[in-house]
Amino acid sequence: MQRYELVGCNASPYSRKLLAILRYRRLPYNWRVQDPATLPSELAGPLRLMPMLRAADDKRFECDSTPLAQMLEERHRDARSIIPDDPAAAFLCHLIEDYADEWCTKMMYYFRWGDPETARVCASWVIRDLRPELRGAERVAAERTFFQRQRDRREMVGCGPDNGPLIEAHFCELLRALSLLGGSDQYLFGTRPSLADFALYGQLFQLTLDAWPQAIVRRDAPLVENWVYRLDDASGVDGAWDTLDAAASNIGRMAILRLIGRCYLPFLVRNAAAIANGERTVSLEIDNRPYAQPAFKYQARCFREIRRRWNTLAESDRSRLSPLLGETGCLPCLNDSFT
Ligand SMILES: N[C@@H](CCC(=O)N[C@@H](CS)C(=O)NCC(=O)O)C(=O)O
Repeated sequence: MQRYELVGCNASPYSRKLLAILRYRRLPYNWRVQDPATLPSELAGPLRLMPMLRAADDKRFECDSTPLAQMLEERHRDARSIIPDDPAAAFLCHLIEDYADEWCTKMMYYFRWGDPETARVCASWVIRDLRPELRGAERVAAERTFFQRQRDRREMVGCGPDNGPLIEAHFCELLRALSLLGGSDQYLFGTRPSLADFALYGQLFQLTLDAWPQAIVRRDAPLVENWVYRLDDASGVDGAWDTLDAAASNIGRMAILRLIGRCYLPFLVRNAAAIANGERTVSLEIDNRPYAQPAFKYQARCFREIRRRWNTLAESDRSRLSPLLGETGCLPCLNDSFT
């Protein structure tokens, strides 16, 4: 089997997500800690986000972990797929993956770059990883520049101090939800990990490493740290999917869907409306707290994709999911009246 080349860095949640997927799926890969900006132009297009992946005989590297995970599904239709077989469970899996990639990443960014001490440690970790050739004053200057750049971007990605109390509360609620999974070998759709688990893993890998959120995890939800580190290399896991009925009683997954229904989907609805109306800012109340950020085109696309998946599900699958999505508050945002 041809080897994959994965380019990214350890501080990148999406790089760790894809690395863990390759490991679980037992696909051969070479992992290169490298800034994609340094890839030659014949190997990569203008959009160079971390991570970037290609198979040995692909012409170019591509980015965005979601389509890349999908590409691996299409190329390797074997027993270690990370998309549940049941289309109704697969829909939930994509929904939770999107929440992890687009909303939980705010937790990662807020905790990492909001606290100056945590931010300093991370900035120098990233520069030591991506610019190993730098020494002395040059390295210190690069660390300082990166530290400032990341902190200056907090408002732009919705992670400024004004949103802090909400993000902190939601992180604690996510930790409680994951603790409800009931064991470090239990996942959202059974005893085998799904794309949604790997997306949460990517963010939580960082949140269990950075000093500030790590202290919260160790104090409030130590199981989550075990869960994350086991998923880091799950090449030895041979689990099974739950049936959807059993999964409906999965209280950890229900708790995450409640967070999505109360917070992430209403945000996506408002963001899509802001983009459609040409507004620059999206603002709404979540859990009786104000939340605001610049409107994001990418997240409007994410919402369209969730709606597309919902609308193309077979009627029988939608009926099976409706009680669960109704109970968790997700259903109204999936309905047509919201677009
Ligand atoms: N949605 C993409 C996001 C990739 C992404 O945003 N990567 C970050 C690093 S974790 C990045 O390269 N950001 C650009 C920058 O910081 O300049 C995915 O799932 O891979």
